[in-house]
Amino acid sequence: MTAQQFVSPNEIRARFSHAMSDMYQKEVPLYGDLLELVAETNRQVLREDAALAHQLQITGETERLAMERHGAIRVGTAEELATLRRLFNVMGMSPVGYYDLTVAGVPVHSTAFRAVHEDALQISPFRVFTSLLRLELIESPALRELAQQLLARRRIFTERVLELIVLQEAQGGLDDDQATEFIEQALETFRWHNQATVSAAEYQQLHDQHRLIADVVAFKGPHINHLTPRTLNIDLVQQAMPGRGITPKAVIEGPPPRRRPILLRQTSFKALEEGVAFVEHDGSTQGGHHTARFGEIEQRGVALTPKGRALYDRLLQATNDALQAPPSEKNADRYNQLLAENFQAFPDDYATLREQQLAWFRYFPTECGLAAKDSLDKHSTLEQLIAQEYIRFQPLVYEDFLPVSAAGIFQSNLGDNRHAQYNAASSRSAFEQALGAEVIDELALYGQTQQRSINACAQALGLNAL
Ligand code: OOG
Ligand code: NI
Repeated sequence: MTAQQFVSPNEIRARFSHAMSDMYQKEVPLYGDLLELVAETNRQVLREDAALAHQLQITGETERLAMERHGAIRVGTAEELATLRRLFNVMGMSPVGYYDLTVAGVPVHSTAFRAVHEDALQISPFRVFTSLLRLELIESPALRELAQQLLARRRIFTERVLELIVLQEAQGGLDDDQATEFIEQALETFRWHNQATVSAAEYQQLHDQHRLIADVVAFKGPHINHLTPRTLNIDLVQQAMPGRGITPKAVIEGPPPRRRPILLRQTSFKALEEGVAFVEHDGSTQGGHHTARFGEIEQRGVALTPKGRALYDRLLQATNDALQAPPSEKNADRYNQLLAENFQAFPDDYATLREQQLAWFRYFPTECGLAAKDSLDKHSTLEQLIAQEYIRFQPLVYEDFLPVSAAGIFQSNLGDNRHAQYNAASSRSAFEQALGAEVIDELALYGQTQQRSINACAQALGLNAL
């Protein structure tokens, strides 16, 4: 078979993301309502903010906006995680970044599977935040043993999807029929099963240890626990949610509202209580409830350099230190006020963000730059060309996640304010060993994208290098 007959991984990812969204809308209709609200708000923002509409058009983000979403899953074993890596690879998604959530009282560590090249992201920016349960953090040896047994017994992938992964690896791609079948089969792993694999008493034990442990261990598979569309104005959506019968969490995670958004702001609606059937040891079933699945929205801004990220982390830490308690309904106003005050120290215009090397940008030749191509001084620097308006810059959008925010999203959906304390050392190498690969450094990816855009400017303007 020739490469031409293969469907590109980017297209498989786009189709899979679509199929996943359709499935989740059927499973959780409130997510469908949220999608509508986000689409309406995005249309309104683009109508009212011509400058933003223009910026998103230059960077190509207008086209990806409606299809932009991320999801999250949680798995229990190294084998499950390693197989997911191979499954996502079929769709052109690689593990990017390492997130240790034990520091925030959640017994998992995670990565994000996503496309890495800007051209691939443009076709489908679909990402999946993927967490591995740290079983060693279960205190009771008997319960740990039970969890291990349950996980060892389950099969979260269909036989056919495993065959198709092997086929893709052997032949280097999938043809159209195979890709269609792959999408159908892969989707099965993420489907909700309302029948638990444990008895009501076992569920209760796992749940008492940590609700997340019950969610990972007591079911047949790693059901997708939320999907998240991208909004251009998260404050507007947050305010409008209650009017649509959607209850948002108390505070928006991430930076405060700004003229020029940075990184990522997120909020979610509370997980729904869903009916499940527990399977008793005599084979009978018993009705019960499980709360895990929710909806989330996010607003993405410019990606930060290590220097910018250090400033962000410092200002967020200062806010949390001053609040002296986890943000909640009770202290939400005070939290928002402290956050806004602290972030006064973060420049809020693109020119300063760029000059101070706090954020990443993409560079584009302007029309007058292209028109002046033949008369350009061949030794021009990037800064000179920007000053002459032959090159302009646009913010490079952040494609990743934030550990403190992720912990806040986890916590708000674990239903209580009990913060477990774990003294476990952060264990990136153990995670990578389970994954069977190293995670990619996201900062290197932003640097490469920025550099490619500079190279493309040089080429378009007939210069050797910039
Ligand atoms: C993942 C929570 C993290 C985000 O957007 O930060 C996340 C989970 O609850 O499994 O999705
Ligand atoms: Ni999320």
